[in-house]
Order: sequence, then structure tokens, then C-alpha cells
Amino acid sequence: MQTTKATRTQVAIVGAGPAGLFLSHLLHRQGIESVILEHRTREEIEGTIRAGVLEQWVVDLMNGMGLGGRMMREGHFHSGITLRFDRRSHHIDMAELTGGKRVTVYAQHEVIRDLVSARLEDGGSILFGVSDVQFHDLDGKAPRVSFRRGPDAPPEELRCDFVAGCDGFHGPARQAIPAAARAEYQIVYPFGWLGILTAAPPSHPELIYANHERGFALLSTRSPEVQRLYLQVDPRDDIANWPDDRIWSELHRRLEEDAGWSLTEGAIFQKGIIAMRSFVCETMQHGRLFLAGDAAHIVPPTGAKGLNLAVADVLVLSRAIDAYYKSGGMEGLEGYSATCLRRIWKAERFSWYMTTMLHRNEQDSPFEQRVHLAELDYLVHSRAAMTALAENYVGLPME
Ligand code: RFL
Ligand code: PHB
Repeated sequence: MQTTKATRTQVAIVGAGPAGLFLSHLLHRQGIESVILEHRTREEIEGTIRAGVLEQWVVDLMNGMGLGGRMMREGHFHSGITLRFDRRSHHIDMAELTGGKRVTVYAQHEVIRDLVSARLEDGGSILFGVSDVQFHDLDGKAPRVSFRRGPDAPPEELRCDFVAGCDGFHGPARQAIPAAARAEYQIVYPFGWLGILTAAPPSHPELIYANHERGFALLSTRSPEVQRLYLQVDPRDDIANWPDDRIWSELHRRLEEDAGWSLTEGAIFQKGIIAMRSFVCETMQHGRLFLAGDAAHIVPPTGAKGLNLAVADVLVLSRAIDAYYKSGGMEGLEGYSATCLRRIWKAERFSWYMTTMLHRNEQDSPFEQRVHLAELDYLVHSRAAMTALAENYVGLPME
């Protein structure tokens, strides 16, 4: 009979996205061992184009952990954003409204590259390309995660004290919480984002969020040579229906304004369409399994909150695990889900607010469409409303 190879660690982490990688670094700094099981290859996770905006406290955390060197050299620091509607621009000076806080535009895959290389350099264990991850004995004190190092490799087992489900929205960890023990709250939006990367210089010094009668558009950046732009589209649309000239013509129309600003074009070298949803799973824990990041919640990208929330979850989790190893106390772990959900629901609210205010929803009545425009008009003329937006955008304080 074949015996299953078993290894032991303190925390088994499933998924090497931002949640899993930050958790492994945070635990390492507390002297706690972990192993990350990731089903994609290193090249795949380092090449997936996703988020761009880091909240101030995430940047401070990365710097405090000694992981921010390249980010500080190559990232872009934005102290404001521009809202554009009715063909006019309105600057929101976030730094002035929040006592000096700003956001950093530094691509998620660059964060991933920095975190993977630093973790491997300090002797961390990340197993790429694993398959068949399954959870066992989550209710007891000695949970196990079984897996294979590839589809044809023999089964192995990771024995541990805690399991962190950092495996994203489509991963298996959430399903390991019995359906009767969790409630799921969700909105699926009737629109998606077509995102492009283009080889062009920046067209504008800060991000532009545009509400236009043809739909939302967003201008973001990546580097002095590469820009990131998004267009609201039907989520079921096929990217083949979007040749480059159609994308540019739509971006020009939605981002243009009366004051004569113009968008700089370049070669499009990456494009794709993503659907948008809001989703929260309550509870985020079951026995010794703790969900973090997109495994437990999704926000539409309009508020730029997803990656930041994933980091917030694992900061709470790492502190609770540390307290357990230092004193045997379970309070932090028992309160994990409730602690995280307070921040998560505020980010859900903000992301939903930005999304509904800035997009054109064909299902909205003309009354609701007028209300969204009134909301924008109120926002840009009220210091109180702008402060509320700025406070949420740069990131609510981490306790
Ligand atoms: P991830 O990044 O999805 O990582 C999960 C990892 O788990 C692995 N996995 C498994 N591993 C082993 N076995 C299995 N069975 C597994 N199943 C899955 C996956 O391969 C993967 O490597 O989740 P995590 O770590 O929770 O991080 C969440 C963030 O990635 C996400 O919230 C952000 O990208 C959202 N987001 C944004 N967030 C921001 O904070 N600021 C932004 O500006 C921002 N813009 C965006 C975004 C997301 C976008 N897309 C594409 C959804 C813009 C876009 C367009
Ligand atoms: C990005 O640069 O990818 C980006 C910026 C702002 C958002 C979402 C995505 O709200």
C-alpha cells in the first residue's frame, strides 16, 4: 500500500495571492512557520494583471517589513483623483482632506513579484503548481491539507495547527465551511470592465474616474511608458468585438471634456473583460480554517479596495495567531471573522457607492440616473462629502 508523505508546519496557507503572501511574511516576522500551496506556476501568478492602487497604510506596512524598496522607486504617488462628468473635471485633493494621506499606484503583479522573491530568499516555502488541495479535520486541533505536487504526483499531506484559505473567489476553502454555517450576500452588476494596457506616456497626472452617458471610463497608470485604462462594457461581451480603434474611440468620447484635454494613444498590448460583483461570506472561519481576501469577499474594482482588504484580513489573522502562540489565548482567533467584517462591510459600502454613482446602469430608472448625477454634483461641491470619499479612498485607519 502506498504511504502518503506527511510534513508539518504551523500554518498551512492555500493560495499565493496578496493574502497568502502577506500572511506568510507577517507570520515569518513573528517567528511562525508556514507553507504556501499554490496551484498556478510562479510565472502565472507574477504575470496576472489585476489591481493597481495601494492604500497608505499598506505602503507603510510594506516599508516597515522591508519589502517596499522597488515600490518606492517605481510606484506612483497620487495625492488626488479627478472625477469627470458633464464634460467637466473636478479635482479631489485627498491629501489635503485627510491630513496628508495619499495612494500609491504600483501594480499587483509587481507586489507579488517582490513578495515571492523576498519570501523565497528568506527560506520560505512556497509550493507552486500543486493540485487536488483538500481540507481535513478542520474541527479538531490537528487539521490537515492534502495535495499533489502536480496532477500525476503522489498525494501528500501537510499537518498543521491552522489553515488559512487565501485561495481567491473560485478556490475550494470557502466550500469547506458547511453551507448551513455560512451566509452569502451578493450583488452581480449588469456591467463589466474592459481593461487595457497601452504603451503610451501618461495623459494626466492623476487617475480620472468618468461618468458619461455612454458608460463609465477610468484612466490609470503603470509607469512612464505604460498606461492602464478601463471602459464599462456588457460583461457578456466578447473581447473580439473590441478592435483597438473601437476601444480608443470609446475612451476618447467618455474621457473627453470641454476644457481641451486630450488622451494620448499607444499600442494596446493586453486587453480583457471582467465581470463585477459585490460578495461577502459570513462567517469567515470554521474550526481551524480562516478565510482571507477574495476567498471571503469581493468588491467591484471602482473603489480600488480588493487587494487592500486582503492585506487587512491577514494582518488581523497574523496578530491573532501570534497571540495564540505567545499565550495560548483564543480570543483573537475566535473574534477574527467579526473583527474583519466590520472593515469589510465599510469597503463593500464604499465600493458599491462608487460603482453605482459612476456607472450607467440600463436597469436604473431615469429617476435613479438623475439621483446619481445629483450625488456627483453634491459631492464635488461639499467639503464634507469629498472628505468622506477621500477618507475611504486612501483607506480607513487600521486599528
Ligand atoms: P487572489 O489574488 O485571487 O489569489 C488567490 C490565489 O489562490 C490560488 N488558488 C489556489 N491555490 C491552490 N489550490 C487551489 N485549489 C487554488 N485555487 C486558487 C490562485 O491561483 C491565486 O494565486 O486572492 P487574494 O490573495 O485574496 O487577493 C485579492 C486581490 O487579488 C483582489 O482583491 C484585487 O486584485 C482586486 N482589485 C483591486 N484591488 C485593490 O485593492 N486595488 C485596485 O486598484 C484593484 N483593482 C482589482 C482591480 C481586481 C481586478 N480584477 C481583474 C478582478 C482591478 C481589476 C481589473
Ligand atoms: C488600476 O490601476 O488597475 C485601477 C485603478 C483604480 C481602480 C481600479 C483599478 O479603482
